[in-house]
Amino acid sequence: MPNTTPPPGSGLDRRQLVTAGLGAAALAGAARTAGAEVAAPLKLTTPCVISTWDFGVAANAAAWSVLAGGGAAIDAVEAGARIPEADLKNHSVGRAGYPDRDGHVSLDASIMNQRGDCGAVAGLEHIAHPISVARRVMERTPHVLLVGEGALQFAVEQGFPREELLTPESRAAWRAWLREKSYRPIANREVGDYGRKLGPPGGRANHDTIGMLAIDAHGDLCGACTTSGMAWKMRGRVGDSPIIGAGLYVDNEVGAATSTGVGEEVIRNVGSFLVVELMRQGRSPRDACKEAVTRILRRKAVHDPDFQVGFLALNRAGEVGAWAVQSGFTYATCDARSQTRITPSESFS
Ligand code: SD4
Repeated sequence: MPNTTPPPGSGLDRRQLVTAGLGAAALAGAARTAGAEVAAPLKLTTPCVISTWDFGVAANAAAWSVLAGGGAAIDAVEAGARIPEADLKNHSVGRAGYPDRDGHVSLDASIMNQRGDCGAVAGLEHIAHPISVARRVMERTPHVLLVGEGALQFAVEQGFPREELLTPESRAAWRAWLREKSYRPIANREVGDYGRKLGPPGGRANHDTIGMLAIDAHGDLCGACTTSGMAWKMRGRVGDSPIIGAGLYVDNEVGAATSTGVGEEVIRNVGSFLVVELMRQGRSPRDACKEAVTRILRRKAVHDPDFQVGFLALNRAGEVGAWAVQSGFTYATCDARSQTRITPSESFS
């Protein structure tokens, strides 16, 4: 007989877990860390920066060069997010991102500072660094979110070059997809395309949306999130990443959170805001992320082995935590002691 005790603090009893269709591992209450048992809680020294996924190491390095010199967290997260945006091997962020089903590369990004100021762009085409446009929205407009044509117009007015972002490799992948035309969000789908060539989801060469959270030497907390969204999405579809409170939320009094995975579920649950509010009520970053994933799973009637959402959180004390629906989600952390640490997230299966 498996142990059917719900995961501590999950708020779910066994019946609810069964109703939610969670797998046997969740019913057994066993958190997984990609093959290892529960990871030790991680507390970073200040300044520090953390990012979703293993490719966050490179992004963190750019952010660290700002933070280590006494720079501001907002400059650090922008500098860091620009790294995967420019990476041609990365098909889920920035240039070379996989397009929507009509062949348009459309990008989403958001940024938030220690004062609660925020800016975002959604459905932005032809601009390679949406995170920098999001920052301009925050700093130079009375608005929070610009979308589509209006976002592009603003970016061009601000001097960002207009470019073709669909690379030959991404175009070929889109053409291959057109043969099947099946939209099915798959766990770590963006990495799945790399799977055979570059290793398993979460492997060193694999890639996904990046969310970054940083505390600078002054103790200020900022965050950034940037993505090309779900590959082969409908034209006009916007995910969680540019929605403040969903894909990113920062509260300088408490902490910050960001998300990756199927954005629709994160938006429905205002996931990153929820994580921060749970931390405000005393939860650790890990437990807050776990509760946010639990809420998402509670709404899902059918267990889908391909469904993935992951949350990553950092509190003011430098404590880091993460939780995902299933294994494969990793995060990168960086402080004075170690700039290249990669940690597999705990998950329900
Ligand atoms: C979205 N959350 O657009 C993003 C995509 C993502 O891994 O994270 N993909 O829904």
